[in-house]
Amino acid sequence: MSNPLYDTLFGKHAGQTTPFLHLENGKTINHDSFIRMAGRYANALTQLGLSVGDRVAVQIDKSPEALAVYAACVQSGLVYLPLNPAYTAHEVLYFVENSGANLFIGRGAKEDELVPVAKQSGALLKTLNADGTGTFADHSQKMSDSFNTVDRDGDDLVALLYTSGTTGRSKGAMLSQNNLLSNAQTLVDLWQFSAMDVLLHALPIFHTHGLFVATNVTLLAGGSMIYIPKFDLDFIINNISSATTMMGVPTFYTRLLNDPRFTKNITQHMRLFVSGSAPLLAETHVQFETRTGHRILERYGMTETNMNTSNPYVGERRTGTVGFPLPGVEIKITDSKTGKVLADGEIGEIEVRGPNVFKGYWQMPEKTAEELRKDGFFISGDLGKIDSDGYIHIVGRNKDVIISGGYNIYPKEIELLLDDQAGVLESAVIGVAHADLGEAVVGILVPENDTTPNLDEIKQNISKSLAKYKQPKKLIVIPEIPRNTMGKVQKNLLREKYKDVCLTIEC
Ligand code: MLC
Ligand code: AMP
Repeated sequence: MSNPLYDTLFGKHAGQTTPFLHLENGKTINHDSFIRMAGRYANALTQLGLSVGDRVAVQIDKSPEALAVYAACVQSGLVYLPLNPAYTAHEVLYFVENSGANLFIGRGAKEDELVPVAKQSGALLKTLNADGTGTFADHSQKMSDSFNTVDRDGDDLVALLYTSGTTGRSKGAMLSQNNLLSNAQTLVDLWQFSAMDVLLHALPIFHTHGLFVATNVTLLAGGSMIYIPKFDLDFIINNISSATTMMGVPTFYTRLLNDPRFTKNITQHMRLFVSGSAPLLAETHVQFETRTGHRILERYGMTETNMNTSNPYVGERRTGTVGFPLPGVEIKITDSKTGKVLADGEIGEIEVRGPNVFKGYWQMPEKTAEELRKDGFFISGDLGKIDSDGYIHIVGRNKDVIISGGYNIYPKEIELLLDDQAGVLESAVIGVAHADLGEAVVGILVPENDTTPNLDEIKQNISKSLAKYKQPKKLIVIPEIPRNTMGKVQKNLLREKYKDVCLTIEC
């Protein structure tokens, strides 16, 4: 009997006093202490009445405790549902209700806003703060740090990660033990991770990139992380010489390059820089190599599939491509309308199959059937091609999504809110180029009759229900939204017309 994910990532480190987390304040948490904290949390979760398969929604700041809740859920067979701390109570209510979460762990400072969420959804509310205090921490204090790991099967559910939809409704991607484990094993081998590695971890831990790719890979290899709450340029520049690897979204790399203190000298100890979650500009790739001598390794993944492709560790890391399918992962490029496989070089929909591909969307069988074929191929919504050397290029998206600083933002969710505002007849939300974030959200509004919408009031209103990163950096009023003969909004025309709007003025 076993729990493959817990045993392989966490359990095997029991008793090891080697470092796991190097914190911003200079403290280090070793593997054994981390596992003991997770053990206390697992006992606390069980004591709160949770049983195997129950969902635990967690909206807390990045901290060692936050990772220990993840480990505790894996150990006790609960389904971990991490949420962006930037989400408003309005956004969170949907996730907690939709998942039927039995427990919601939030921040003490937000308790007033969260009590109604818990009440409406029926979830039990506990708090856990970045300094390790909170009602959940209090409860776990008295618990034993040893917990009898719950038996699980590779096919059992470990995590629900919500990903927005083009209809504006988020869907919970169901990830199994095998999905996560197979991907971590593949990446450790491919990227040659070992117990000697020190990963500079500045990513958030409520998404695949920071939670599964960076953390699981480090745990599996038995290495350690310089684990900081968020991207902090000064800290990274001052501490990168103690790291061997870093994973980041392209914004990390452009911000580092914009700082003259980021030199070849301070990156000498590094063996690998990985980029993903959004396209890395060829220009960034080239500048990075010129400055540091390192070639960034770009890879491609998704919430639903973990990692799919990677440039080689040994061999040419080709600019503007996401490399080759990972071992055990199949990629095909298909005609979006017919689903037929296209010849190499032709542009089509990227489809993915492999042990990394999720089990479907939580309680949404129709959505699952639309995107996950019966034969196991997942229709990614990304458009790409395979070149004559087998490298995969992502050339666009077949879904209406904006990727800003590595966060996916679905225009529909924002348009629904904008359309409801006083004086607004209709709206279209688009992504435009942004030097720091890659893309920025811009809202285009058409006024009702001859009214003049009050843009400040609209911004204020939508800020109550939308996380800051989704809020349009700019609102533009125009008389009419372009539509084709079928009545479909021609966002391409809007994107073309306003493409420079965030490059020429502050957004
Ligand atoms: C912050 N802001 C953003 C933003 N992040 N706005 C749009 N897009 C974003 N990504 C807002 C802030 O609220 C702030 O508003 C203003 O923009 C500037 O903030 P900042 O302090 O400069 O931002 P910072 O906190 O430094 O965050 C930027 C960032 C961060 C890029 C470091 O967003 C980040 O860590 N992104 C990583 C996302 C990620 O992990 N994605 C992986 C998804 S998994 P104001 O008005 O208050 O100033 C996935 C699969 C895969 O995609 O393949 O990996
Ligand atoms: P998410 O749904 O948040 O997991 O985001 C997944 C999406 O991020 C993918 O469908 C791609 O559109 C995008 N993405 C991830 N990695 C890359 C990359 N290296 N280049 C371009 N787009 C990427």
